[in-house]
Amino acid sequence: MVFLISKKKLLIFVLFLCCSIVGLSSNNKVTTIKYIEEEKEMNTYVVGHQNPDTDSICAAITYANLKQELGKEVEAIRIGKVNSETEFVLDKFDIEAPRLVEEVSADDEIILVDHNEKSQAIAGIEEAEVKEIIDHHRIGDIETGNPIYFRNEPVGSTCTVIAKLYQENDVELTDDMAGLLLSAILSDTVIFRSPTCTVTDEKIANRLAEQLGVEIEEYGKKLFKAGSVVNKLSPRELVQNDYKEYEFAGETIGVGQIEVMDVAEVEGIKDEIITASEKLVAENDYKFLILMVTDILAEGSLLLFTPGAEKTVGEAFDVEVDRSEVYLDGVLSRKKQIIPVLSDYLTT
Ligand SMILES: [Mn+2]
Repeated sequence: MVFLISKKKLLIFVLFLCCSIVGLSSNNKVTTIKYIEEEKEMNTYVVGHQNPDTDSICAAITYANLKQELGKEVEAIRIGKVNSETEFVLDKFDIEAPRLVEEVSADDEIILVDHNEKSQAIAGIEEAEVKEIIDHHRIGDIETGNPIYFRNEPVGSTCTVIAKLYQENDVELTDDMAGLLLSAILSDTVIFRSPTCTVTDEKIANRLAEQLGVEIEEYGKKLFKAGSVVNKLSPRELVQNDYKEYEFAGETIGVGQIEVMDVAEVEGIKDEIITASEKLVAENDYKFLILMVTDILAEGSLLLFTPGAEKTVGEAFDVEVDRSEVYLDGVLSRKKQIIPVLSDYLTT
């Protein structure tokens, strides 16, 4: 009898369990449908890094185009001003700049291109869902809740990776998209001169140039000329455009750097640059200040420096210096070729 009752109880329990499962699963269905509806309203943005360069902007546009060709609804956006080099590229291939979006929210999904570090990413990235990353930088600090498509290759440009993705997905490259990819590769690799440039970058760029009937060296120079800061910034802004302070033996020096297609670009404004530099030295109590005007084609740098630096520069680099300038052949890197030499000289 006791056994029978418990059997009955068991039966009731099993029935209850079944009902709960049915209830649960039907409940589940409702949530699933709701989720799909919500997903439809989500925005998926393809976005490059802050202070975007040509690679970041072109990667966002072309990767959004590839996703669209593959049937996905995505939009390329940007989080900063389009620089003059990129403007030249967009004009040339008649493509509109991506929409400026300052911040994303929990309703947004994002695909990061050309960066994978929070400090370089769009505001609100913590709330939004990162769906994919396409990049060519060191791996940073972005964490995701779910597995994502993360494609990172040690090549010279994100657009090199994107060109490969078009190929892998059998999507034909229209001339305008090919133009953006080529421009970004030439920009990021400094027309194949950067130490970051690989055989893959060159191969892909050559293929794109062939499709477009573009001569690489000639087009690349036009591209860099369009991006040159010389005619767009004041002498003081030129010095401070890419500027760092260093301390040696208790004294501070400043070293700025600009990249040009030809050092002759600064010929007419050297005196103004020195005057602006002298002002900065006085304001900041520097020992001296140097502006590196780096000629990316000739692969050398013209150093323009304030009075008082002649002896240091001459002796440290073992060169004969003019009153306020010297050209150093083969010197392109502040970090690797200027600072260690000054450090050695000034601290020993
Ligand atoms: Mn890049």
